[in-house]
Amino acid sequence: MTNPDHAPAASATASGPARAALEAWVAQIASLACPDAVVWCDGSPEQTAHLTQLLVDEGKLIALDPERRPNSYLARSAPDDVARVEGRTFTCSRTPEDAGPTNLWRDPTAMRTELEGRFAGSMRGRTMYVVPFSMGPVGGPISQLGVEVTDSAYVVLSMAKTTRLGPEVLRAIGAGVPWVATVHSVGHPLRDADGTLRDDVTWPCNETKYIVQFPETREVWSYGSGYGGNALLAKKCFALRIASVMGRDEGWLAEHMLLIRLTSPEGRAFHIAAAFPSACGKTNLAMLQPALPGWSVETIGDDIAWLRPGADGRLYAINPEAGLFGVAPGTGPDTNPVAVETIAADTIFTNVALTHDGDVWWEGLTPEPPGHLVDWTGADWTPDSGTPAAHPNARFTVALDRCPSRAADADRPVPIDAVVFGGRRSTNVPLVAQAPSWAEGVFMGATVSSERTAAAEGTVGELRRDPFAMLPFCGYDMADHWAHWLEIGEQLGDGAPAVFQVNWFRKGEDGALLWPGFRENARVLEWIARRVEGSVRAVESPVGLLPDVGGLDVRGLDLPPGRLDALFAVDPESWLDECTLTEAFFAGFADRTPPVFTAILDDRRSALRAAVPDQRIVH
Ligand code: GTP
Ligand code: SPV
Ligand code: MN
Repeated sequence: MTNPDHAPAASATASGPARAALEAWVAQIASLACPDAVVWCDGSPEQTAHLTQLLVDEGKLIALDPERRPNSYLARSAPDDVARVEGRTFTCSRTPEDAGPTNLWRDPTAMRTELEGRFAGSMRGRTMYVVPFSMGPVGGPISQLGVEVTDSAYVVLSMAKTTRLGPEVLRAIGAGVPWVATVHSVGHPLRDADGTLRDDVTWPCNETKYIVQFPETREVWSYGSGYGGNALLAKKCFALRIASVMGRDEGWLAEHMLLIRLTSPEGRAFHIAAAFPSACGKTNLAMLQPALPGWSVETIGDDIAWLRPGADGRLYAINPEAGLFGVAPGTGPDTNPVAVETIAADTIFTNVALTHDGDVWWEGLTPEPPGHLVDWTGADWTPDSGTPAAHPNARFTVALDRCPSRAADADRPVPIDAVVFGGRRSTNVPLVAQAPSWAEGVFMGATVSSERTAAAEGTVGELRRDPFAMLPFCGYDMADHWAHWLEIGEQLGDGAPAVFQVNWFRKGEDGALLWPGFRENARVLEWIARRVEGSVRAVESPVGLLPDVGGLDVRGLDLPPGRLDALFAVDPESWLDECTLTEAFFAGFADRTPPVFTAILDDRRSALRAAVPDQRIVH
């Protein structure tokens, strides 16, 4: 399997200039990073088994009990390499203006020099894996190709579950299909330049990290981390940061959105794309088992959607990923039984706890914790330990074809009927509202914000803006992203999806959630579907169209009197305060903010002022 001359296996096909260019690029990275060997990966069962065994032998993966959790493994990361590092994530566009005020910009030329220093010899003593992958089915109308070189076999195994690997990717590259170049090193060589040997560790990484996007040349360079979005470069780095720029230039969209097909009792299918910030329930909604009889949900994607206008004037979407990298804590039989079934086998767990009988556990999996565990750091744990047994960002990595609710035809682009924006808002934002127009829908997405649940006693949750749930993921100026959405809407015209906002997290004065959430969210999806088909009325409000009396099916929920009013109340004064914050937020983008947003904000303020009882208006 090892090719010292850096050439892929002959069986992987064609020669020719495109293939030679790939091989030259691989050779160039190898001569910089100096790995001991180069291995080309195709995701074959034999190669996967070999790499898995290698990691088990090295102590980097723990094999779980084959009866309780077949073909599944546990990895424990270094304690300081547990999540994405936004403070070390750089956008190296030509100018800082192209990156915009929400990204960390660095000069591309200076950054290349810095990275060359870091990558020089960074793979000494290790194997460099070459992983050609496809986002979306190879050759699909919305698909893209990429190649990741990495010195982490754990990354290769994760990529084999979350992207499409295989010889057909190399064939497509050989045939001249463009690809995105991504380079990853954990930054822990086993030999220094002078030959001094360094011990390997179970989770190699480097205290200095770089997650670097070069949007113009469609490249990603990542150094020092082995974790999630820092290291699986197909995911946030390519499929959102680089792809959002490709979409801007080529007339499509790359978004932090789940994708589902909702089918009504009459058999009509509705395709919904929904953007919620991290930990606001995308995976949950993607696997919804509706509480309403006759309705069903099929899972297409849980994190990323690529959307492109079709020849028929509708917006088509795919999930570019082939697997899930989902948060483990909070995932249990009551909250997400489909996820629990999905990860019953063939799963890599990272930073969860280990049970005495070789299975995994995390907070929320069962109501009562086991009496004894080995926690995510490898230390003995009991319920009295006072620390979480699993890291709060512990994750499972699993192929989507294990998901029982996965749409059978999930490879085919689907026409989007509704775009939904959400966040965690304990006040103000109603359970559901429809944007009266595309522009107002884009405004809704641009003003998404999410609150921390009251962590510290007495503190009011701070409003954190997360426009389109893309704050850490948009590869160019966020305001240009809004303008791009407005342009796509103009292009789609009447074929554009309807746009909605949802909020499962509104609380009453007693601090308790007003809405049961989870399976019951199907009731909100039903209203959205009925609005799309035009069979249910809505009433106007200053913040969008709301369900008419009786329009939202709450039969069987046993909501107390006044509960629906509380879920949909629009308080003019607090919304006027929110308008002031929105104005300040837009000012941060200066004249790149779309002018139509100013008009929408003005209209909203007028409507809110008209709704304030006279005696409360301050003149
Ligand atoms: P990333 O993978 O980080 O992008 O996050 P995600 O959007 O997929 O979020 P995830 O599904 O992991 O977030 C789940 C969190 O939201 C858990 O704490 C759930 O309990 C909570 N959650 C999901 N749906 C609901 C709901 O309808 N109501 C309430 N109250 N909580 C919910
Ligand atoms: C997120 O943070 O939104 C994730 C996890 O989905 S990661 O892939 O690490 O970005
Ligand atoms: Mn995400």
